[in-house]
Amino acid sequence: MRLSRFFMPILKENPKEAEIVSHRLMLRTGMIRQQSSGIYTWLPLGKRVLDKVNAIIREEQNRSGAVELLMPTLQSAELWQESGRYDAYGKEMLRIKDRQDRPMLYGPTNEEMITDVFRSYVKSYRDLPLNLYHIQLKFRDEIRPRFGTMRSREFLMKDAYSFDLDREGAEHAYNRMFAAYLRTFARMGLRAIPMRADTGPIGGNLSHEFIILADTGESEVFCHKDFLGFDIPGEETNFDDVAGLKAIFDKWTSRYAATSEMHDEAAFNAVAEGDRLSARGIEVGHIFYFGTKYSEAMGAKVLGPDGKEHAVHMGSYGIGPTRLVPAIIEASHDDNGIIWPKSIAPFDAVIINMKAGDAACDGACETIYSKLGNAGFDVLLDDRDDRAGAKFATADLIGVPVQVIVGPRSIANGEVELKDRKTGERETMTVEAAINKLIATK
Ligand code: P5A
Repeated sequence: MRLSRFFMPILKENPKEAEIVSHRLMLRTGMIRQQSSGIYTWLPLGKRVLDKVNAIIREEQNRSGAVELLMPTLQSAELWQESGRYDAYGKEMLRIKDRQDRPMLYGPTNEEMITDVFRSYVKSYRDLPLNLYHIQLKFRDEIRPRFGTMRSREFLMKDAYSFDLDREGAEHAYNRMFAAYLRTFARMGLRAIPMRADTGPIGGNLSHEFIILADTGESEVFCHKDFLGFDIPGEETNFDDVAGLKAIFDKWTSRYAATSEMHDEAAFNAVAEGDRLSARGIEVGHIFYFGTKYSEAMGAKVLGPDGKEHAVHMGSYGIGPTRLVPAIIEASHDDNGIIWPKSIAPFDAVIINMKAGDAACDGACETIYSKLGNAGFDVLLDDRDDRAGAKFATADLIGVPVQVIVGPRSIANGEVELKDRKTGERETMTVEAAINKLIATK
């Protein structure tokens, strides 16, 4: 992508309305634009990062055995009347009437709709277990939308729903998602700690929130320091191995960890003082087991091996991609801007042409741009007619992991500089060596 042809409306001033660093940086770099309270456009730079986040979520959901579909944002009120949540949900639900005066709503979550899909097709235990997910916009008319896309009214959610014959099966489904979540967040450079949590309007009695520790987080959390060192399940994890997944769940729930709603002061005080961590955190995921709450109310039953009908045991599992993007920025930035982990960076590298219009600089930039592009790199070429200083500042601000700096003096010797955004380390080498090094370390 040539920056001269990209759309990246960088703001010169720090936006006054932004209270936390991620919100400030997302506005400054032109990642998002507020359209109305709690409702955002994802501009091209932001959309690239969001797509990378979604791709990782999707890969790990698929790896764990979940199957993707896509449900609509608008739902009929009737479904919610069946479960009893139409009245229970309160003012967070945006209620709409269509031209026939039929009550509709903009979905805040999809338990009812997926239960309807399930009951329409699945009739036998032989078709279980099943886990269906989608990545779709939700709307919750939050009283206090704030911090940009961290707590917005319209937001993206990955929501998965599991169906099993009995509690035992459902617990395995829960453990699958539990392990998949640990892997998902780790791949984005985050350490998410599963904490016992309140189930709120979703219901049930088994639930964990996945929390990233951050001073700007909205939740007050309490946990054991051991969580900072626990191993993340590897690529070789077998999601059909019931005992293996139970062992991962047991390990990651073996120490005290709770959000303020579930906090047990006495149990926390039983942890050695030096091991106690009391901090603030951002909830990036939340998983629930709620048994037959929806299946009983909505008649989602299957024929079991005993020839009898059983209401299926269900769980639901959410991740907030549009919240994860600012959460990652909260965890990874410095005074100059964002520092993207490689896995979700909007570009793999940025080439900075220090003197656009200079034949040697332009030529070298084009060579590097096309060679890296051909090697599968997603490269941003800063070909604008601007001061070198401004280009350096932009590259640091948008946080692309590697900068390739092409200036008239070094290119006269056939050399360029590679700068690592995270460490600030710079290395001078020939054009060819730079290309080879980048390709080798991709
Ligand atoms: C689980 C999946 C549910 O809705 N039903 C389907 C369950 N859970 S939840 O905890 O309410 O939400 C899941 C995740 O969505 C993100 N999220 C938000 N992101 C941005 N702005 C919001 N207002 C918002 N509300 C929820 C969070 O990451 C949450 O963990």
